[in-house]
Amino acid sequence: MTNRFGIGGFRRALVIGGALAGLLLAPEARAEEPPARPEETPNALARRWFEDAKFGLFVHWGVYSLLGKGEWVMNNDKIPIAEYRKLPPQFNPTKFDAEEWVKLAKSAGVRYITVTTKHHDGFCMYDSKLTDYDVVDGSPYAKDPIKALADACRKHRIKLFFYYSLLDWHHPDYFPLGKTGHDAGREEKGDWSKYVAYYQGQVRELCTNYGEIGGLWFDGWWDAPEAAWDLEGTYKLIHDLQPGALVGNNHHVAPFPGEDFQMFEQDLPGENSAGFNKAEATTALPLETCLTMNESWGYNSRDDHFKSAEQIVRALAGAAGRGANLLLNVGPKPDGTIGPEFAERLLAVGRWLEGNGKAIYGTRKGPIPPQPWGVTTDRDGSEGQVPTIYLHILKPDVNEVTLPEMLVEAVAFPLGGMVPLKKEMAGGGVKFTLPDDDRDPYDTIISVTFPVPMPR
Ligand code: H79
Repeated sequence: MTNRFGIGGFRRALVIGGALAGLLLAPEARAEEPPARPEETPNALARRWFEDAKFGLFVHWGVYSLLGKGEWVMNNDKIPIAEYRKLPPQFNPTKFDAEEWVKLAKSAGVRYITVTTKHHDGFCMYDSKLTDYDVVDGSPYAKDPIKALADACRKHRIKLFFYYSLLDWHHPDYFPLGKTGHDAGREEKGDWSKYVAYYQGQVRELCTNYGEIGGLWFDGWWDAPEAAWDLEGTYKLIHDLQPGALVGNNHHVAPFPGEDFQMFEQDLPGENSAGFNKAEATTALPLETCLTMNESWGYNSRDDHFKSAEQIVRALAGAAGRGANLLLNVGPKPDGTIGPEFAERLLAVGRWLEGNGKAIYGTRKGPIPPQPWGVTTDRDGSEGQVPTIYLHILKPDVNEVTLPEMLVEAVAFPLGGMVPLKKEMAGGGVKFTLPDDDRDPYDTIISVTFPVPMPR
């Protein structure tokens, strides 16, 4: 691994000790885009913003929410289109308040929201001129919730990304079928090139009608990996229309040309509990891991297997320590509200970030790879910040941490604390003893700085 302590060299010499560093550091990273560096393209700036952002809110919301059995219910319960079409006329989320969603997101400390505009069921949650199978033309709600969300996000300086499913269980030209959607009762015919024109037209709408967007988050490619998707054309369209928009695609394989970030589903980069996360994390692109808060993406009334705030904070720190953002999902109810189980946890994470965000936002993965005790994040010395490594101690029963001997000059302080940690040489490394008191139940953070320049 390339890092500033050895193989990659030390980026910047430092002269300021830990306590002072604690005072000098901005209490919270900025919510807006950083100023562009000279000759930095909009795309490079957006990628840098994305890596700084670290935390996003994923929203899975569609007509499937009415059934309370997740977003795959059409496929899983073998509901034919003729039957599924009865859902939109029942979709009337009178309690949907975009401003409330965004305020909750802000309180959680997320920097962006990624929302489903069309899931695999093919029903569009935004106003599309290319189909009537959308929320404006096909539901009694008859308003565009994505427009409301885009406006609220702009007002509160949250970036908005659009989830868009390439896979479509409804469109007559999605043919030949791929791995899924075989019980939709569709005719055995269709013109694939028409489907590509349709989906690219929708991508154009999403890049045209909602102001500046954060980017596009594609899914469902894996349904038909051999199909002629013209992703190259799609990605070019996006980058031409919105030079600052980022493209990601949840295809579970190594990134394709034109993609701006690599994503992982239900696993931190390098892990594969889901079974389909076999792609290695690239070092060339920003990374993002999406995670459900319970075990469902779309609203599931029977799923109460919620992660604790502690597990979520550790996932956020664990992602940051691997150089990845966490995109944390909520599945709003059909009436448009976000349930208390989600809201409580979001607020708890937000409270934790208020005190600890400086070790998350704006950092990159640390020089020490994930350890049994936790992870490290790294804030370089650019933009007036003091270069600091943060140790995230994710195991409450760990009382000491041994770092490589080359860090012998390091000074370590509990985050925000004034008393340096006890340090001694031990076992070929330098051992720091953690304080007994003042432990954070989720993640005890130690900031590590250096009073003398480190060797390059
Ligand atoms: O939107 C959420 C899910 O509905 C969607 N992605 C998240 C963000 C999703 N679709 N499928 N999955 C998640 C599970 C992945 C299943 C896969 Fe496969 C395993 C894809 C490829 C291998 C099963 C087998 C589906 C196709 C073949």
